[in-house]
Amino acid sequence: MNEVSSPIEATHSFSSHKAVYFISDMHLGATSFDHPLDYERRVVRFLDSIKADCQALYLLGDVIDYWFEYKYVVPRGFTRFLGKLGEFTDQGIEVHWFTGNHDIWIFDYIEKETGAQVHRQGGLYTIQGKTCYLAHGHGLGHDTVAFKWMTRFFNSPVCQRMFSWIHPNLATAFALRWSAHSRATGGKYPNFLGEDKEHQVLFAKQYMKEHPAPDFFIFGHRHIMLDLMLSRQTRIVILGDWIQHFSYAVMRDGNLSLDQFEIDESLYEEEQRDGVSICF
Ligand SMILES: [Mn+2]
Repeated sequence: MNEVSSPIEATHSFSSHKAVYFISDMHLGATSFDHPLDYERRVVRFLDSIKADCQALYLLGDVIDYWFEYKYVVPRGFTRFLGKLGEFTDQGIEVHWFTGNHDIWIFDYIEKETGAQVHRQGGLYTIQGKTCYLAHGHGLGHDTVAFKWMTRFFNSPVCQRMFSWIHPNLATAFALRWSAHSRATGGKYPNFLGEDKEHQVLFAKQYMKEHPAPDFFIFGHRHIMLDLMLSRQTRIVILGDWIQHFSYAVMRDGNLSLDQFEIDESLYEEEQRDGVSICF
């Protein structure tokens, strides 16, 4: 999958002056949460707070920490969140869900049940007259051979079918443990590494050399909040997460800004002082 040379292009035009919202990396259901429902409730409170003003909602991946759907069975949990997405689409608010590396195995349940449009690849979208390169952002700027093979493996219908034959109790327990294990041993994501080291920033710069520059690159995955000018016209925005930052981007009349929901500034600064973000 070469996202540099073959981006999808689409225009999402909206008539009103309402806002378009972007969030990512909620990792709902992660076993490392002490009180997972509190995290889900916070996301739902945010969605309630924007509902009257929202013309479209973009979920840029890793919305759910682990998801695999079987022909007649889906993983337990996420009731409030999925219900809220259904409420949005029933009221005519567009919801776009870009899959990340954690929620890669969404098949047709989310679209059928919640009305969200699922996108399995990043691409160029025109929103409020601005061109936006949207993607979860895993692999961008460092799509190594190993990464390409792993992506091919995870996306292979044959592998997916074989995985679906494993009993869900076993498969889900294994996947959740793997996810928690990679967090415990793996590492941590550092804070912003600098323009010359951040893969997504390097990807964006390379993209701009080979294509007409979009107005915005908007990515998730890194669990940092970043709003950086790449040129006089182009900015890259990395959305943070809903584990530590509770952050989102909002576009109104073509102006994009990054903000946080229900943040106690003093506590937040204290938590950020150790200089690392937990890796998901
Ligand atoms: Mn990710």
